[in-house]
Amino acid sequence: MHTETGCEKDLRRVRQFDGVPDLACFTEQLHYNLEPVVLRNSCFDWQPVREWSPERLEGKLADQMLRISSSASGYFPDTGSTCREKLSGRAFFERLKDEAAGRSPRYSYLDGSETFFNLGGESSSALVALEPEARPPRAVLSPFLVKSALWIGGGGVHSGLHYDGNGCNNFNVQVCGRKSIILLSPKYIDRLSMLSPDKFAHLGHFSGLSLDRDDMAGHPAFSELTLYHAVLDPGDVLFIPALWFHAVTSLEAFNANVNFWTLPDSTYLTPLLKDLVT
Ligand SMILES: O=C(O)CCC(=O)C(=O)O
Repeated sequence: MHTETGCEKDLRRVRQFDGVPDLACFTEQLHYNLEPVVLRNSCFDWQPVREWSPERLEGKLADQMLRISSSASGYFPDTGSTCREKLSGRAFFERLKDEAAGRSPRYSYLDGSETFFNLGGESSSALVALEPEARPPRAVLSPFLVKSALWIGGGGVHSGLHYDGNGCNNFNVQVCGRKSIILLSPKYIDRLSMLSPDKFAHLGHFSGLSLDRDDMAGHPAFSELTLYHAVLDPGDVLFIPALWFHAVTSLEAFNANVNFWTLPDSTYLTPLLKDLVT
């Protein structure tokens, strides 16, 4: 197990801010710093953080059809074994219980494919019962919301290293459980063996280095790269700047997040894109 200071490679701790900064402070000191930041405990009073339990979510979603991914390894996407299917919320929560009890060889994941809000398309009718409770909290420090989505899964789920293909900033709010996240600057894109979109349709924003968190810190591919690390608890928000790579490991038996993608502005993007092309 790697720690933030030890073993093969040091992980740099993501900058932390306690609570919700005011917009000017966030914009000037945090966002334009071009690095991720954890807004610690900034959503402790948000209704989902206060009220969503596995039982409540199951009750609200039981009769809805959800797009669920599953894989044999727990890695998403596992290009060999990931499959997608529509399951009722009731069947999905039963599966999570079976997985937690060791009664299933697969890992199931509601991986952000159901949306509360979707500027570019329809939001999911499956989430209507939860939507009024999932409006952006104060810690989503942008008026330019593009999309928000729900993530629910058990322990051992790992979202592989990728950047968000929509090019947006991401305010990722931890609601239940805990997640460990490794982040890397987009300037390393050439070193990350990106999957070919010709071979893996829709996965061109994923790195082909299929590594879990522990492998990652020790892997030679990363030896010269700065890896940032954060662990999110309920009520924390991770701000992932547009195009930053992230790999996410679910740590508890039940984990839920809501993320909010917002439009990045050109003041932020210009230096970032300059860095990428020079
Ligand atoms: O929580 C996860 O497993 C992945 C989250 C993610 O990739 C995102 O918020 O863009």
